[in-house]
Amino acid sequence: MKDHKDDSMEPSSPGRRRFLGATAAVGIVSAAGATGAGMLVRSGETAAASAGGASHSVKPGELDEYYGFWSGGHSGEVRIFGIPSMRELLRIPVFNFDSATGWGITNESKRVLGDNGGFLNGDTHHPKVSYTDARYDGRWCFINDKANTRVGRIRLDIMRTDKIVTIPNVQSIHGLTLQRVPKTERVFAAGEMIIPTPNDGRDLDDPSKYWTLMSCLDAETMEIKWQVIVDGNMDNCDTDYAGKYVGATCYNSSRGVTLQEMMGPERDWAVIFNVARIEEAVAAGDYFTIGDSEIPVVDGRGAEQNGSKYTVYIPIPRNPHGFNTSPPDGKYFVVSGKLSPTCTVVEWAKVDDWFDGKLDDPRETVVAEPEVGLGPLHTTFDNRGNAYTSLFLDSQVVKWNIADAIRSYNGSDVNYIRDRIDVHYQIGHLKASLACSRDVDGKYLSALSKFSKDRFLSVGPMHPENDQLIDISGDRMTLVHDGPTYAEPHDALMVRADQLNPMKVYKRDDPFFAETVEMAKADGITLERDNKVIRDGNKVRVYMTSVAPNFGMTEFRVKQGDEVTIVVTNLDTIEDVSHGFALVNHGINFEIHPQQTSSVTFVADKPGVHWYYCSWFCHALHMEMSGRMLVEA
Ligand code: K7E
Ligand code: CUA
Repeated sequence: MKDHKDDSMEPSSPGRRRFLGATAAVGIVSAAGATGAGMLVRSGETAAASAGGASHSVKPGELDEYYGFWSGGHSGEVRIFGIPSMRELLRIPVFNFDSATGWGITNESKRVLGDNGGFLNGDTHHPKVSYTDARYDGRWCFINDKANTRVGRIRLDIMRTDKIVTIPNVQSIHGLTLQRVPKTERVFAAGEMIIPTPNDGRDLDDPSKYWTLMSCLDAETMEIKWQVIVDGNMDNCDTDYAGKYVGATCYNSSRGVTLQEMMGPERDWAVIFNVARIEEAVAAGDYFTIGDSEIPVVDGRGAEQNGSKYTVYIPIPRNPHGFNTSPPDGKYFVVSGKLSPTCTVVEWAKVDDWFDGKLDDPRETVVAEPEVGLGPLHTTFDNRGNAYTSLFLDSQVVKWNIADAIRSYNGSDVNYIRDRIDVHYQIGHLKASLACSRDVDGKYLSALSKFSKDRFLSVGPMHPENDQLIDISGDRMTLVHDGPTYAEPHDALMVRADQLNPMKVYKRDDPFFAETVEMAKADGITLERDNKVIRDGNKVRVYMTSVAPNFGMTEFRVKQGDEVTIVVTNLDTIEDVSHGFALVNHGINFEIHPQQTSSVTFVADKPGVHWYYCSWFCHALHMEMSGRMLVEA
C-alpha cells in the first residue's frame, strides 16, 4: 500500500472519485452511528496525555517485554525493536547490501544471496516467525521480497539471514505466511503480478493469458514443493490453526493491467487452498510444469465455477486487502474491503463445509460483514473477542467486536464498534501483541502509519514513516508512542521476550561459515590457532585470528593481480566483543562476532601498502588494531 502518497487518493481518476463519493457517505453514516454512543470518535492522544497509565514505560537499563519484528520495506532489511519502548535493537540485512555488517561483501553472505547477489535491493513486507502448535518457537523469521520475487529466512539464534530463494514462474512475492499446526513445515508465498506462463515473450498483449501462482516451500530446506496457478492476482495471505488451508486476497479479479481495470469489479475474492488435496494431486502426478521449471503446478483456476477441487473463491467487496486469522483458536479470518468500508468475516469451519460439498455458494462461509470505516486494510486481534482494523483513509484504528458483528449480520440491532483512535497518518498494517498465535494477550498494538507530516521536526520533503504504539489493554485505546522509522515498514509482529533464545557467542561448528571452515581444513589450517598465508598459484589465502586488540597477522605480502581470500576468526569468547575487518580503498568491511569466522575474496590490483583496521570498537586500543597488506608490483 505504498503508492498512495497523497491524501486525495488519485483525484484525477473519475472512477475512484465516484467511488469515494459513494462510500464516503456510507463511512460517514457508520461514523455517525458510532458517535451516537457518545464518545467513540476522538482526536489523537499523545504519550504525555496518557502518561498516567505508564505501565508501558521502559526505564533506561530495563528490558522490553517483547521483541518486535519489523519489515524494512524497500530498504530490503528486517529490523528488531524492543516493545513497548520502540527502541531499535538491530537491523538484519536480508536482500540489501549492508556496509556495517559486510552483507553482500563476505563470502558467507554471498553464498546466502546466491545468484541474486547481483541485486542490491529488496522490498520486504511480511515478516513471519515460525510456530510450533501455533506458538512462536524462536527458530526462524521468514520474509518476502516483493521487488525481486524472493523469500528469505533469518535464523533467530544468530539473527542473520541463512537462506534466500528466488521463486520461479511468478513476479513479486507479496503475501507470505506460515503453517501454524503442528508446526511450521511449510512456507506459503503469494505471487502478486500476473504474467504470461512461461514469461518468455509470448502473449505480451493478451492479459487474458496472464496468471500468478501460490508457492509452497519446505521451511527446513527452503525448496519449493509445489505451486498452484490461480485466477486474478494475490496480495496478503494467512493460514488457519488446523494446518489445512492457506488463503489469499485478490484485488484484481478482472485480470486488469491498468488502475481503472483493476477497480472495475464490484467484488473480487479471497481464494482458499486445500493443502492436503493439492499434495495428494502432486503425489498422484496430477500436475503440470511451466517452462524450464520442474516444480509441480496444480491447477486451482476456475473462479467462475467458484474454484476447483483445490481452491474456493469467496467473493469479497471491492479490491480486498488484508487476510488475518483470529486467535487464539483460529476460528475466523477477516478480509478488508479496501475500497469498501467493510470487513468480511469468514468462519474456517464453513470452508470445511464447502470442501465437503455441504454448501452451494462460497458466500455461505461469510458470517459477518461489519461496516468499520474508510479504507480498511488489515485486522488484528486481542484475547477478548475484539478485532482492530486499520483505516487508511480515515487515519484511524477501529476496534470492533466479532461476536456482535456476527449478531448484527444475523439481524440483531447491536453496535459492534467499540472504539476508534486517530493515528498519524494513513495507516497501513497494524498488529497486536502475539495476535498471530495462541498466546495473544491483548496488551499492545503497533500501528504502522505511512505519513508523519507534522509529528516530527522537518527533515526535508520526505518525512519519516510513523510507527505508533497503542495500549489496547483497557476498554479504550491509548496512544503511547510515536516511533519515526526509515523506509518503510509494512508489517510487524511481536514475540514475547522469553520466546526467543539468541546465542551469546557463535558455536565453532556453526553452519553459517561451515564452507569456510572446510576450505581451511583442506589448506591444513586450524582456524582457532593459525596465522598463515597459503599460496595456490595466483590464489592466496590469508588466515588470521583476532583477539582484542590484535589481529593475529599485522602484515602479509601478495603480488599484484593475486586473488586474495582473507579469513578472520574471532577468538574472543565474550559476547559483544566483535571485531570488524576494513581494508582501506578496497570497498571491504565486515563483521566478525565472538567465535565467528568471516571471509572475503577480492583481487589485489593496486601495488603498494594498504592498511586494514578493526572497524568495530572493541578495546581501548581499538585504533591500534590494524595491519598492512603489502602488494608487490
Ligand atoms: Cu498492506 Cu504489502 Cu501487507 Cu503494505 S501490504 S500496508
Ligand atoms: Cu577489534 Cu576494534
